Amino acid sequence: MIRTILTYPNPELKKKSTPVAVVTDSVRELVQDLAESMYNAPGVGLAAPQVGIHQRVIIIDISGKSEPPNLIVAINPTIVHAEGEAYDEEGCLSVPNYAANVRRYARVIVKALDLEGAERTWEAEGLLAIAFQHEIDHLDGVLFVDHLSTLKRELFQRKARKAAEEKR
Ligand code: GNR
Ligand code: NI
Repeated sequence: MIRTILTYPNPELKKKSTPVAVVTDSVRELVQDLAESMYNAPGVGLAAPQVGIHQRVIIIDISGKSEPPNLIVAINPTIVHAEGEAYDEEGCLSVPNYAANVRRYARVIVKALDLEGAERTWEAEGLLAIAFQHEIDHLDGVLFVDHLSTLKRELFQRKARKAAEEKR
């Protein structure tokens, strides 16, 4: 089932998500819904709180349009090592019509549970490393615009308020 993706400034996006205790069929159903919603959007990642489910579940697929899909499912993900610096443009399905450069770690090692509840480790760099950091941020109620300088964030907020006013 394709779920509605919540958008800024919905307060649900600011809440911290709870770890998954056991990877059950209902978690697998949630992942299925997240995948349908991400591919439909389309996006390169999605975190459960973006559809209003405050559980620590993220998915990522950075494969290109002409490549076979490569879905990463990470339950209770944690960054166990991070190094280097990246500064690349990000967007977010929960922050439509806005993009900005964000400072991130260039390389991360992430541990998480997979759909069978087994522990998995990913060594990521490039877009995958950025996507892991972006999605794990969502689990802590953090959006990429929260990483901007005060000036850039205020410009973003002004633009968002104006866009919301024009819609009503
Ligand atoms: O689709 C998405 N693209 C993207 C581009 C650069 C950095 C991060 C992302 S994630 C985003 C999908 C999304 O909002 N996931 O939470
Ligand atoms: Ni996002």
